[in-house]
Amino acid sequence: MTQPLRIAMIGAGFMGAAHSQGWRVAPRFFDLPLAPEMSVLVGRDIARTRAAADTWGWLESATDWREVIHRSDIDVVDIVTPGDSHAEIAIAALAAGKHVICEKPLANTVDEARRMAEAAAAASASGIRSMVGFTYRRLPATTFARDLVAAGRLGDIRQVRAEYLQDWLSDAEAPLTWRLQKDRAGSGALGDIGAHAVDLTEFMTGQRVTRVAGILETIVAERPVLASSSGLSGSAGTERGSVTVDDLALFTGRLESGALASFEASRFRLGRKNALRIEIAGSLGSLSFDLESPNELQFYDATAPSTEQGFRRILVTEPEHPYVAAWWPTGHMLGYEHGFSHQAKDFVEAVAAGTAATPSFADGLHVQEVLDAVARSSESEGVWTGVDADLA
Ligand code: SOE
Repeated sequence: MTQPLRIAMIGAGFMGAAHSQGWRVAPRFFDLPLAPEMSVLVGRDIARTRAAADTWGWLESATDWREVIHRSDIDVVDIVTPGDSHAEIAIAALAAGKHVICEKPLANTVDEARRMAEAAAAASASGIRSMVGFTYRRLPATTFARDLVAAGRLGDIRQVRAEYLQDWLSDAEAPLTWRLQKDRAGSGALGDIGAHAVDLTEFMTGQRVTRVAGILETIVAERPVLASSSGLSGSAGTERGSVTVDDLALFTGRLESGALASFEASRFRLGRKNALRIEIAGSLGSLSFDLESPNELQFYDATAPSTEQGFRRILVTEPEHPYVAAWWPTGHMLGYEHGFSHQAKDFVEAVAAGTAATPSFADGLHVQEVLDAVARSSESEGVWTGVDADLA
């Protein structure tokens, strides 16, 4: 009988639903070395948490995360709360000897992220694993793109364009949810979705961003205060409050090789619902991915005869493609939620094998440093700023 891996998830919002789907489905499609058990869901309101636990498949519900992370029948703590509580919960869970998955961005500040990365490094000496939830790395198409780049199919990377575009804030009367408050979310479009664009760029190119120059902009500065919320939306009250985060982040980054990357994160791109796009141009070819067509890559191979050149579509649904063999026959599509199953699978395998889980908290700290450098650059009207403070 496969040994259980007993999970407590802290947080019961939109990401809670997504992570639950991952935990629930992964062991039914992948042959895992440990059996994830959805033990306890922790939320703030007992009745709502109980209802969510029943819907999503958790055995128990609770409201006190401090008590739950110390339970001897819990092995993993999965954190899907807003960013202002990530550091406190993750550091306490690691100290309690639990493996930890934490939603992105890792924290609200570099200082918090650094303390988390230090705690994770210390815990790893005793076999404790930790990972940041940058799930878009775990789609077959993005992982396969990384493999093509690593195999040299693009040659030397010369330029990257990465953008994450949404439009759910375009309505100036949309209410002031926690994602619009700096003390809860750390930043706005920059950390919520720009962080994905940075992570995916670094994942696919295998290179870190070393310097940035950018501007953050808040397009709608005041919004109706939230009366009640659900997922990304909520209903507005009559009072108005200040938006304390960016709505739009535009920045340029330099990769380790010296290549330039341009980034855009916007929640105001009307018509773009959840468009995470990346195009990488190298000396031998170009690759592009768009989350709105998540099972495809566009590949331009400059080594083909000139008479046959042009972008061609690769349908990333073959059993030889990453993750695909566990799912459906060739040509049958995967979607948003599969990234969460792949995350659960990869984490369980790392825990069982005692190998490092990636992206690590150190990787999450680095992304946090990129976000922070963009914010510092914006404060000085877009001056080039080192990601590592020593390079500033
Ligand atoms: C909201 O903007 C959000 O849910 C992000 O927080 C997620 O990370 C992204 O996957 C989808 O959009």
